[in-house]
Amino acid sequence: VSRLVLILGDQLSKDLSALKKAEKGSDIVVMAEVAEEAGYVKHHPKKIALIFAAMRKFAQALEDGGWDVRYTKLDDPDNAGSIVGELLRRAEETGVAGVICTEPGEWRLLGKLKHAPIKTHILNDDRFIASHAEFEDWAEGRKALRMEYFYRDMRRKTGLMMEGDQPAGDKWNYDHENRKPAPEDVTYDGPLWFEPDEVVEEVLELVEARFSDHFGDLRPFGFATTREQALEALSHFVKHALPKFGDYQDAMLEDHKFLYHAIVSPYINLGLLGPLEVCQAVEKAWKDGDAPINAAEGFIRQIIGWREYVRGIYFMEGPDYTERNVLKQSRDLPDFYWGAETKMNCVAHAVAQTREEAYAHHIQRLMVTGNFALLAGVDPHQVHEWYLAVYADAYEWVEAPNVVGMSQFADGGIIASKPYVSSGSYINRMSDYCKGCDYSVSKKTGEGACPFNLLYWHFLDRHRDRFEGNGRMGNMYRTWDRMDEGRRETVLKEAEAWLKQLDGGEVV
Ligand code: FAD
Ligand code: DLZ
Ligand code: SF4
Repeated sequence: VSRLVLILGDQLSKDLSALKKAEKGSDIVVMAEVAEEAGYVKHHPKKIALIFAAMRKFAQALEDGGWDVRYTKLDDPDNAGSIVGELLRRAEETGVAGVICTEPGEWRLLGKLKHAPIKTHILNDDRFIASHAEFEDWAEGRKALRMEYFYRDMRRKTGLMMEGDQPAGDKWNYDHENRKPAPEDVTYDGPLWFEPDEVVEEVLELVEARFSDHFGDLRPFGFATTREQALEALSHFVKHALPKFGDYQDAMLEDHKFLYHAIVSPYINLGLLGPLEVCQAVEKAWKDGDAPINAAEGFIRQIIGWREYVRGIYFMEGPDYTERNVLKQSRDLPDFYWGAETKMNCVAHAVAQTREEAYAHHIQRLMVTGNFALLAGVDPHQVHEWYLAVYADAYEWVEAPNVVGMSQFADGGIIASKPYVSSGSYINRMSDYCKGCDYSVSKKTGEGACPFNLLYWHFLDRHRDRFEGNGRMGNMYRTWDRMDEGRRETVLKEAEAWLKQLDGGEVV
């Protein structure tokens, strides 16, 4: 008996569990561009184009390899508009009674597939280093789920940068070497981009016609859309940027959107590259003496550590995770996240680059847009939906724990042991944003004081009950308490006044 083999837009791997299980001669592959997936948030046009173009090319490659593929384009008149709708339509068309698929990366879609009115067999997604069961075993009985210990297990499991059972260089983690401020001159021109071919151009025209009301620039479009191109982009990074990746991992510069970052998350998350092969390429560069240990270790930790860890948390915590809001923050997401004017140069730059590239690196996401939202008391669900929409690498399993947990502390500290908040001085140290800002980062109060400086104390003060007893925050509260009372009152009053201007729709 033949079955339908569903392949989702972020499952573009030849070794996908559903494909490994399927029979080439009899089973029928189903892939579909559908309004429901393109519309659960208003995805960045570049993200939609990347997914559709990569899907079309992947479908073609399967067909060339002898698979029977039924591919539905978004503008097909018969398009049922949803994944389950497409499965039912194809089942009727082919007379097939069952579906096999690989577990999707989102509770929403998993629920729909589990309850689909057609027999659906859902397989584990084994494109990760740790399975759900392995993660849960690791988490079982632990008071705090520290990424660092999970990461060490993943090092042992993969053997990456290991000498026997010891870490190479005798140290697990070189993070303290990876916090250098922005360099004077950057010797890397950024990632490898690809000229749109015919397939990509057709998709760009479709996306232009259908999603022009979504935030984000569609053109120029240069993402890799095949595994071969993604491998080239990876090699380019390893050769030209990896050596300095570690040193400047946390730095931000107005004129260098990509610095020494890899821009491989869109490709790994789509399935075009495997996490292990990416890490092995980086390990090899280090072994060959082409990259220092802090760069290679730092990079590998992001992938076999953080990436696996956040996925484990997402699936362990359950479908209500994106609804969490332990700090009870409720302000609407300001319009400047969607490109409206703001005088805060750091935020304006992080948002502009997000609009242009559907990309911002970790520190821009965490310490600029994330930090601001947390300080200003924005509803974490709105923050979550923004991140899910605007980044080309955003799928809920990876985005939600990073945003709801790490960045907004809305899960009460499962991922972050303390909230990631900072005043303007951190941004000033790590970037060149403050030089060109209307606000003054050195002013703590008064006309033109940097809003991060005011809101930082406002945040600590309004959440005092929760954080005062947190050992890692004691210093901050002691500093606050040492200020004289009049000064504390001025800071809080000015923070309130600034937030009022924000709420009133003034350009702030
Ligand atoms: P590099 O800085 O070059 O890092 C190498 C790789 O490590 C990345 O490609 C990525 O695969 C992995 N990685 C690094 N940090 C993380 C992390 N915290 N979680 C998971 N993987 C990580 N990453 C996503 O893939 N999708 C998201 O939707 C996403 N949302 C984020 C939201 C916030 C608020 C924050 C703080 C981080 C988020 N990240 C997300 C993690 C990180 O910002 C991106 O993975 C990274 O910026 C991707 O760019 P890069 O390939 O140049 O990464
Ligand atoms: C993100 C996305 C978009 C924009 N469009 C599609 C689509 O048309 N068809 C499809 O199969 N997948 C799409 N995706 C990816 C899915 O939303 C993703 O598989 C789930 O969110 C689970 O990670
Ligand atoms: Fe951002 Fe403040 Fe620096 Fe302006 S002064 S760029 S608002 S940190």
